[in-house]
Amino acid sequence: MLEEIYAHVLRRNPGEREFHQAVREVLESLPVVVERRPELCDGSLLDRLCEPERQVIFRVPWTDDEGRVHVNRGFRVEFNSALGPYKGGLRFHPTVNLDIVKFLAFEQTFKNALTGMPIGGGKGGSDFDPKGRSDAEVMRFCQSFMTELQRHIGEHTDVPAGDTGVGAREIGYLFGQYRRITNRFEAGVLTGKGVGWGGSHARPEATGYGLVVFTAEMLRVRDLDLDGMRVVVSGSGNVAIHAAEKAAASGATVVACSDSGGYVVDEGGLDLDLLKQVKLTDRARLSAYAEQRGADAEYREGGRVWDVACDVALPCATQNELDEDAARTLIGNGVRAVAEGANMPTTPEAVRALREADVLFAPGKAANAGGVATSALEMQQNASRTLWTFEKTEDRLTEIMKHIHHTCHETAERYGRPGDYVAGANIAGFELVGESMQAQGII
Ligand code: NDP
Ligand code: 2IT
Repeated sequence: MLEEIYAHVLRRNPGEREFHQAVREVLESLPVVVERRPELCDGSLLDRLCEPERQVIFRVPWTDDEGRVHVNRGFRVEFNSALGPYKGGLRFHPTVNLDIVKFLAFEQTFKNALTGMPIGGGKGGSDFDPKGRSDAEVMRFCQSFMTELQRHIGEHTDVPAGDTGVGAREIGYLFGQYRRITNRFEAGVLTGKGVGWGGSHARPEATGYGLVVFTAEMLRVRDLDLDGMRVVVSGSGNVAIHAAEKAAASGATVVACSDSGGYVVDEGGLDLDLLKQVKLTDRARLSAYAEQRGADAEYREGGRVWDVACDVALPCATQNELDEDAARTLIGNGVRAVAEGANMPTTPEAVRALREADVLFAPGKAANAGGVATSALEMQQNASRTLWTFEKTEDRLTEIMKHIHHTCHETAERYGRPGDYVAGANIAGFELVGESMQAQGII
């Protein structure tokens, strides 16, 4: 039955490779559930689970600083609202297309369920490339994008946030335009807002910090500790930098990170203040970090950050960035754990190789759920018109990440797959979404 459902997904969504990959990974975890809980796994439920509730594609025209008009494409895929309003980020990157947004929205549905918060799954974005654009150009783009998107979202309907290429600056422009068009200060319509206007403390840090909490929990099961370990992260954006910060605070040495141009090795440990200045404030290339850091750091143009030996690898850049060859290099260098900060950064072949080598592996839908969980905490604060302290918010985040780890670990054991966090996350996420769908009838 699962093969038939997958074949149907392939036929219906031709050429959408990332979406196929994400669906396949979940379906591959389900045979044990079909066996034990046939009532939950009827074909209709699985068919509906693999089909987005709604997909919106729209034109986004905007004018650059020279007066030239550009036309980009905007997307919002509202995948599943059985647990709450659609929730998930917006990605601005030239590689964005319907396939990418669908795979992300599908993953988001299970991830959001695992947080235990009342949020459904969605994702959106555009093929707009913010790199090299002025603030004024980014603002005009965001305003045009929101002029259409506002018809589809709302605090009880669909609540976007940031993702690759969308941070506090973009959320500000998007929120401003939404407020202007609707004439409502509807704080809960977007998350990732500034703390002064409805945002939550610890939201920028949440994905990276949560990833490290999950990783530490996973290591603890094997009596290992991050303290003293060598860590490599890929990417140097929001997730990567905050993962590096939390890993360093846990006593690890973060020796390398990357961007789309190359990677930097800093044996004494990355200078995170400098990295934040270069990548988050100046929006410059990673090579500028090495130039300013001096003799301590070495920049390698192109190349592969996974060649740097480490105990823990945290892929935090983009999908399918860690392939089988990279996994074998990591294994050869004695890696103990790989935890996904990005969404689906590890190819299925690489995951298999890591599992066969008994390397701990944490899938993104569990390990990077701290970002969206804290978005749900932001919604909770907005609904009650309060602002929690950083400490309170981070404590809640830590609690949620430990809960997700426990759920995945316990579910994997219960279904006869001990230590398999992929199976644990997929099955636990599926049970939560599936049970709610079933209770709400055929819709
Ligand atoms: P950012 O835009 O802040 O940073 C992305 C980083 O990844 C940059 O360093 C970028 O390099 C690098 N990168 C992007 N695409 C590529 C590529 N094709 N090849 C190599 N490097 C690349 O994004 P985030 O940190 O927010 O997101 C990173 C990942 O984490 C994504 O997969 C996202 O979906 C996921 N995620 C994000 C969450 C969040 O709260 N923001 C929550 C959960 C998951 P460069 O600077 O050169 O562009
Ligand atoms: O992939 C993700 O979980 C995110 N980009 C965060 C989504 C959110 O709504 O905070």
